[in-house]
Amino acid sequence: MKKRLSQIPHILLVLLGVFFICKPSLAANYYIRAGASGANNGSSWANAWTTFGAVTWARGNTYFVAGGSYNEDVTITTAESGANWIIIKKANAVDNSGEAGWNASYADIQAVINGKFVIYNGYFEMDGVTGSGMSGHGIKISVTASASVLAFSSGASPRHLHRLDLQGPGFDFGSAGTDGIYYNSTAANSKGLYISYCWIHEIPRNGVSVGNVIGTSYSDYGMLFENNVLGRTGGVAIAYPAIHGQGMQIAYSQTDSYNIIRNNAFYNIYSQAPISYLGLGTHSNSRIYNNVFYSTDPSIYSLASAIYMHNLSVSVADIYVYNNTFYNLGGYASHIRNDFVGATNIEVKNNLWVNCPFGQRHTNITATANNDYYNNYGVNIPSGETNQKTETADPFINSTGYDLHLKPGANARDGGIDLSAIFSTDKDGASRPPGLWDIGAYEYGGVLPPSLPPDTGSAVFNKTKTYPSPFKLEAGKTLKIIELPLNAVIKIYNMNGVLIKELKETDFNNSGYVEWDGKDQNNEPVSRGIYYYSASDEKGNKKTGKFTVLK
Ligand SMILES: [Ca+2]
Repeated sequence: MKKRLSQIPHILLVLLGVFFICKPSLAANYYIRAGASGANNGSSWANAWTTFGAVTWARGNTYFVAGGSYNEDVTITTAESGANWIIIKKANAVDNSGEAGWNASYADIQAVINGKFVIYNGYFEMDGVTGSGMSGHGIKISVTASASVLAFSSGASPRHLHRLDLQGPGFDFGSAGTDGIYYNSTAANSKGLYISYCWIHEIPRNGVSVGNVIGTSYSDYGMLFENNVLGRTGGVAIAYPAIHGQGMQIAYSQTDSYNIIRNNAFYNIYSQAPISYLGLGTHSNSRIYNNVFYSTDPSIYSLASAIYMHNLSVSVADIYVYNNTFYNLGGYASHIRNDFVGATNIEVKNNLWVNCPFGQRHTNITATANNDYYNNYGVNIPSGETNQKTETADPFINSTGYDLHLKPGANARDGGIDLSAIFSTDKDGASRPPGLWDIGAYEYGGVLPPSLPPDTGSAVFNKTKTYPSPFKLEAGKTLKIIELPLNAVIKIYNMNGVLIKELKETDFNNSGYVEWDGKDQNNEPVSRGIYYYSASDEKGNKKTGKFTVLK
């Protein structure tokens, strides 16, 4: 593009010049690094601010944070200035390598803020850059006292949080009840609250507590909460029952609309419900899909319901609960409970319940279809629903390990109704074939999109790659998958998501790689094409990649 600059009319260059002169401040990069010993002015990695407290925050800037410990409470009060953002971003090679003083350890080591984080205004983003599930997050905020881990003051402008590990003082800590993320908006807020790939855990009261998250359409959402893991929340209510913990509390005495809650895992929650729409609020247009809800010990993690709409709500309308998986929940019931009589368009479809209590069946739901129930217990297990399904055996690949992907023989496979007008992928991002929808959060053998970027979520797999690339299938030649952590397991899939081969790093003398001869499980050479691999280790770290096989 550079060589074309001379073709740009001079008048445009003049206009660009005027634009830059008039703009109050140009976006700039600044640096925060514990242990830096320079001028402590943020101008470079050498002169980085050593604490968040030393930073001069200004709109339009990006603040890169190196790995290390920051033992402080952080409060940012900088007023908004139009749509100029403050961005806090983990140090990373893509943005920072090549800068003076750069060291790869700034990216590799987690930045840990040991203190609460409070942000007064919007147009604020914090991005850990790496991490998904329960590992690899570039930035961690850890609180050990009675305080919300991350709190926003009220106001209607965007707040975005990505790839953060937000750890509270403990599941049942203290006597006051504090939250993971707290935000009370004030008005319609275009793409207002966006939270993705965060791990929110060890929270005494609500994992997420929001009010007035108001959108104008699903593309212009009030809240998008996706690909997060939220668990170990609400336990303060065990000793202090007057404090009602929830997994996610939406709108007490407030309005909410156009919220999307998708592709998340909710685990080990003690509460009224993992997702609760509370009283005196106006609740409309929520889509809750492709989530998994489970507990590892139903005797501890007790629920009154799975999703709850309070009877004192001002109104409840258009709440869609689709393709979620509920497994091994504890307590009284795991039903979809709408206590607000007169609600409209409350739909519960394509959901799967296994090993769950049903002291109560779904209440005040306007449409149920193609839900699947297996091995649940209690006196009110749903019956007679439209196209209701069941299983003849545990439908999950590995329920004792809480891997809730479907087994080959599960009736949930192709047992759902097509909801592709609303969404077309599963919790993994794999496509759901038109007309052949599965029930629950995962599509069996769902096809990962060919454009799927490598999942660099887990730092231990950051250097993992295939060699050679592309791989030409010839006798005696092998594909190596290298830079693997100890005891990694590799599964190779074809374009249709069919498992071709499983390889273990232990079978190659724990040498940090595996080798594949290009043959399937029947020892037949595979055909040419695109293949995927998923790598995982025993700590739950994961990576997905793809490679090409030529002949
Ligand atoms: Ca299917």
